[in-house]
Amino acid sequence: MCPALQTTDAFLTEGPRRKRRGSFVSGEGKVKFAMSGWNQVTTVEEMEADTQRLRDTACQVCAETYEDRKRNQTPQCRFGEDGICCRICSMGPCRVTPKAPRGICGADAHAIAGRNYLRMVAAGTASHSDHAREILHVLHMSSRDGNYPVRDEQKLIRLAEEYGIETEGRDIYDIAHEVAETALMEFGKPFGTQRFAERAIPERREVWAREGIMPRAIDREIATAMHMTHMGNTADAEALVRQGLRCGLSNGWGGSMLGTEVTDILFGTPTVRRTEGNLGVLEKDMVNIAVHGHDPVFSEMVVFAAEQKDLGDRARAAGAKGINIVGLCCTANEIAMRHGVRMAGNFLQQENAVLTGALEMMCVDVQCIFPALAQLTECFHTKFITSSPIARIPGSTYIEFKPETALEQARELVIMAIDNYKNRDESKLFIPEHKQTAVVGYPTEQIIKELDKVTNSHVDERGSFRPAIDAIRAGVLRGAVAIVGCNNPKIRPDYSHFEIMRELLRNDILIVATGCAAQLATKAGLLNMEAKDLCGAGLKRVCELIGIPPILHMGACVDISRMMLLANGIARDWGVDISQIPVVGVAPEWMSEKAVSIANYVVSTGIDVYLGIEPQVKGSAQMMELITEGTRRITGAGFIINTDPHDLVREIIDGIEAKREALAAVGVL
Ligand code: BF8
Ligand code: SF4
Repeated sequence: MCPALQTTDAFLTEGPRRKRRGSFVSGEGKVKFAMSGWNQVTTVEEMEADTQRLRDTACQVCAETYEDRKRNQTPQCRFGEDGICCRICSMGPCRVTPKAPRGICGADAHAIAGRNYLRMVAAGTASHSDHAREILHVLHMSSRDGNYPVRDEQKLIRLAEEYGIETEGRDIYDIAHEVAETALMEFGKPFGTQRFAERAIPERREVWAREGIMPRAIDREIATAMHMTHMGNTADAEALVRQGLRCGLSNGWGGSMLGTEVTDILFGTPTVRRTEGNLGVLEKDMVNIAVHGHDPVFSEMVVFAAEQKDLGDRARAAGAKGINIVGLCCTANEIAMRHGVRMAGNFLQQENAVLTGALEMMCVDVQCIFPALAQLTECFHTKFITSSPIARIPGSTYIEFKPETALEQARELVIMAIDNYKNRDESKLFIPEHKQTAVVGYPTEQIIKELDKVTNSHVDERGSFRPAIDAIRAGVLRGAVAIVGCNNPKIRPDYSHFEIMRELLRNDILIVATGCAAQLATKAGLLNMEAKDLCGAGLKRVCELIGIPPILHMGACVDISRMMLLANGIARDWGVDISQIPVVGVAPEWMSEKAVSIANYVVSTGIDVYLGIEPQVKGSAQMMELITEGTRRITGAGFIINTDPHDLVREIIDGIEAKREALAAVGVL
């Protein structure tokens, strides 16, 4: 065991210290700001009070928000809720009831719920993977002096070597283009399985091969899912669930992993950065531009344009102090991790950002964008810009973003926002004060670097997860939990994330977070080094020893692939299967089809997934059994569902302790 973890007292005072500084983008490049220091968490009640105040503005301007629309939608359709409405052919729609247990074709509740579920996996897989494909095309046209140069050459070379591509003596851009072409073949190759599946430990690959769920080409798995669910095909729920696992794997160990790799290659692998989060990052005296969505090809360029001096001068000439770029949803995670750009909030905060009356522009790319932003921005001076043919929204200004003209277009957008500053209506302006400092940027590579700090005297352990394993074996850490996913108005927004995070920290369970869950951690202040004070003694000691916050921000939802490699690395270095390690996933407030696809690849990787929102299959007892227990028979992991966050977190802790006991029983704890 790492001796540092046994003799902690010395390390309590000797742990690494970092300077407390951050930066945000303005018209003069990165502006440094002194971190105000961490006092206490921002509570969900405080966040709700801000939202309530912004709803007053909504009333004032006669705008509706998701809460109004939710009221109009209540009660929601029970058949849809239970997954037993079928409309996949025009003989339907067919709804299953006790009196009418089969659709016109004879499909029963299990077939209908199973088909609907698999279609969600297919749509989620398509979304993540197509996002990755777009970025691969940008890598394919990358050039030294173009809009998109390669920023992480080492990662490119590593991937080229993994692919068996010659690197010796070749121009880096020739390599980049060949890597992109090879990776693009992962989507449609007629034969073989996903190359990245080879990264998994042998135990996992054996499970995937044995169960017939080794993922083939990404497009093939999506097409197979759609074909199986066409009228007149599969009515067997288990076969549908199995294809859900396979299709999910083509996302997690295919599309999403490609998305993460290529984003790192093009824009740099994230490292630790300071930033801030919550609506208080909007600036009263600056031109505020929110970038929202997922594809960093767009947001990176807007950030770059806003840093150019002439645009800063233009903003000042317009009476502002500069340009303030902020992020929403996963775009926020991407640019915070690479540039320290501040995060305005998560999924259900997107309308709030407009309601501040302080946004000169909201630019969006793809995924998780409310079409409602078009009507809402009309009540303010805010320009609403859509940029992708994948997300066309009536009422927006559509400027199709093209890599060849990206910088020019990004500059035009920033200029449009600056010129809009004069139209701001002070009577509608209210920026909530709450914001928190945060430390972000922990991809797997960074986590290994942090761990290496405590293995200086154990050279053989450098580059491994041994220190983390030692801490878990010693019981200093009980385990680790990946908290991921969205907000969902079905439950109190952000409350489940907050309650679950607090309780896990108290119980010495390290958290890694992505997506909108990571944003809640940011808003609450849980990504500060000082949040260690909320932890049990063991986790607090680990945080101090290594110099990390107790929640590690790993990125956007597409970066859940990083978490798979983290779990894979821990299991490899431990010498056990992934399903044995005390590591689980939790999506307390999930809502999207992407989340369903993610849950499927996480379970296929052998990691239990705890859900705070019920999947829409309740109308089929067979489907409920299959996703909770059936997948466990196939992959060694399943879903655990509980809509009460306090009960759910208890189940998570019990699950982690059960895994520890099982490891002890076979003598490896
Ligand atoms: O992909 S967590 S609401 S923003 S789907 Fe969307 Fe959900 Fe947020 Fe990122 Ni992920
Ligand atoms: Fe109805 Fe069968 Fe058509 Fe579905 S596929 S709508 S159950 S007839």
